[in-house]
Amino acid sequence: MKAIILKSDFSSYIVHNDEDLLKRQLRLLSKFAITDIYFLYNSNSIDEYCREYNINYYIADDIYNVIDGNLEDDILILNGDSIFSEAVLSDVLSFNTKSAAVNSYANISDNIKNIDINTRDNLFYYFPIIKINKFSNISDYSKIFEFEDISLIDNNRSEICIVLDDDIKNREYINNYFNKQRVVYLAFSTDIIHGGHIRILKKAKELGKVVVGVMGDQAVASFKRYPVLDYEHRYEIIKNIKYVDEVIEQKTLSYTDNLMSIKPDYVVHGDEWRDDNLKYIREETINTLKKIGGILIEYPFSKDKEFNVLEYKSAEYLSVPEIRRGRLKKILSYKPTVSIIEAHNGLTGLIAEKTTVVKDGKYYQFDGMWVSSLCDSTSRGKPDIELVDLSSRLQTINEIMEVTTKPIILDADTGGLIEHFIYNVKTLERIGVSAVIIEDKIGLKKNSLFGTEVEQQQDTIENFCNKISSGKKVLKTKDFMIIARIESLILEKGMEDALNRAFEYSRAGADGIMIHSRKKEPDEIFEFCNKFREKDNKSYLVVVPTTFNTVTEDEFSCMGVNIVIYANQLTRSAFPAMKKTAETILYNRRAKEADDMCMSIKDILTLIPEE
Ligand code: SPV
Ligand code: MG
Repeated sequence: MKAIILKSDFSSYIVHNDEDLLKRQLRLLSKFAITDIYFLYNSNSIDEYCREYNINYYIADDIYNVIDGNLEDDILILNGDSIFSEAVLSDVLSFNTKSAAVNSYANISDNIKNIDINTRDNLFYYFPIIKINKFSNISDYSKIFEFEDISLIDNNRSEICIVLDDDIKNREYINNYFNKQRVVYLAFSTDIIHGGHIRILKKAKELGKVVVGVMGDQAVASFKRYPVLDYEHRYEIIKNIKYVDEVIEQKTLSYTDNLMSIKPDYVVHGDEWRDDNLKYIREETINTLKKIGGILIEYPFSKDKEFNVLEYKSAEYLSVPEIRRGRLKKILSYKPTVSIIEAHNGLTGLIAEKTTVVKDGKYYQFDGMWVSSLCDSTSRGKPDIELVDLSSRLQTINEIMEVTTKPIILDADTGGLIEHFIYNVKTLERIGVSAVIIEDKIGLKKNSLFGTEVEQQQDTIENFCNKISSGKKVLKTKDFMIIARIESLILEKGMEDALNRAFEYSRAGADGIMIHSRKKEPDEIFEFCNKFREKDNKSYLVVVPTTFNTVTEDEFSCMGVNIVIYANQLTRSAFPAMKKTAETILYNRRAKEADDMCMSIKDILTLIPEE
C-alpha cells in the first residue's frame, strides 16, 4: 500500500495536542504500515516528520504519473487538509471494492465543505480519502475523480472534515471536533462475545464514550435463539470489557427508547443487519437518529468461520435435554402468553424452530412445539385412538429434537394406566421434553373434536388426580410440567364440572390446566378462564384454539391464558397441497402442470444445509 498526499502545504494548521494536519496524517498512516508516501506539494516539515515515522517519501508533481507507476499496489489518496478518525482510515483500508471514498459531514462553515455525491465537479477539490484497489482495472485514471468507479463507504460521517482555509472559525471547529466527548451507542444481544465484537467495540471506543445497551432476554428470544447466558450474565461480561464505559438495559429490540434518552452521537453496528431479520430495526434506528442528529456507523461484519462455529455450538447446547427441558418455564416467566405450534417430524420441527415474521416493526416466532397425538398418528396414516405407542411417539420426538432447540410439549392422550404413566413421565423428563398434557378420559380415546358424536368416557376426578400426583412424585426436576386437560366442555358436562375438575387437578399437583372446547365461539372458554382465574392465579392456563380460531394471542393473554397451542395446522395445510399435486400429476400423466405448486429443485436441495 502506498499513499499520495495532495496539498500537504496546509500542514501548518494546528490540530490538536500540538500536532498539525500533516503530522497527524503521517502518524495514522504509519500506524497502518503505510510508509511509502508521495507528496504532491512540498512542505518544510516533510523531512523531519517522515524521519520521525520512518516514512520513505517522494516529491511528485503529477498524480496520474504516480498512479501509473504504482499499479501493482493499492494506493491511498488523501488531501493534506482533511481530518478523519483512525476508525475511518481503517475502514477505507479494509475496503475491497474497486475504490473507496469517504464523504464528509455537514456544512460546518463555508470553508469546511460537505461533499455530496452530486458534487462530482468539486470532488477533486474536496474529497478526503480515496483508495484505489490494485485490482481495480481502472483504464483511465483521470476518471477516478469523476466518481465513476468509486463507492462511498459512508456519506454521512462526522469524523471527517476538510479544512480549506486557516481562519478562526475553522480552528474553533477543529478544537471542538477533538475535544467534544462523543457518545457512541451499541446494543448487544449476543451471549458469545468473540474477537469480532471486541474489534467493533474497540473501533467504537475510538469514536468516544461507549455506552452498550444489553438486550433483555425476551427481546433476544423474539428474533433469534434463546440466549445461552441470561441477561444478568451478559450484562456482567459486557460491563467488564475495557472498551465499554457504561452499560444499560435495552428492554426491546427497538433502539428508540434508549436513543431518545441518551441521545448518542453515533450508533455503531455490524453491516449484516442491512439484510438480515433486523433490517426493519435498522430503518427505525436511522429515523430516530435523524431526529436527534446522530449518525449510524456500520462496520463490516466479521465472517470468521471460527465465530460461526461458536454459534453452532450454542444451538447444540440449547438442544441438550437439561437445557431444553427448563426453557418452557423460563419463557413463561417473562412472557405472559407463549405460542406453540405442532410438529410431527424433523421438517415440521424446523418450521417451528425457524419461522419468523415481522409485523409493525415487531418480530414474532414460535416459542415451542406441540407433538400432537392427532398429527403424529395422521402422519403415520393411523387414527388418533392411542394406537401409536409411546416408543413410536418417542421416535418422533427424537427426530424433532435432533434438528431443533425449542421446548416440546407432548400430547400424551390419556396418559394410559397410572402404572405406565409413571414410567413414561420419567422417560419424557429424562430426554428433555418440557411438559406433558394428559386428558381426563378413559377407555378407547377418540379425538376431542368429535365431541359427543362418538362414545367417549371421562375419568373420575379421583382416578385422574391420582394419575397426576403419581406422575408428579416420580419427577426428578422442577422443570418438567404435568398439565391436566379437561374434557368436560367437549363432553357437554357443563362449566361447573369443568371448573370443579380444574381446581381438583391443580390441588393434586398439576402445573397447568388445559381447557378444551369444540365450539366456534370462544364464550365458554372465556367464561372458564375468567372463573378459573378468580380463584387460581398461579397454574398455567392452556388453550387449543382449533375451532375458536378468531381469538388472537393478545386477547387470550388478557384472559389469563399462558400457552396457546396451534395443534394441527401444519398437517392440515400440507395434506391438501400434497393431494392436489398428486391429482394433478395423475390427471396430466406428467409432472409439468404440478411444477408451479412445488418449490424449486434448487430450493429443496438447499433447504437443509449440510452443517
Ligand atoms: C391433538 O392435537 O392431538 C389434540 C388436540 O389432542 S385436539 O385434536 O383438538 O383434540
Ligand atoms: Mg391429541
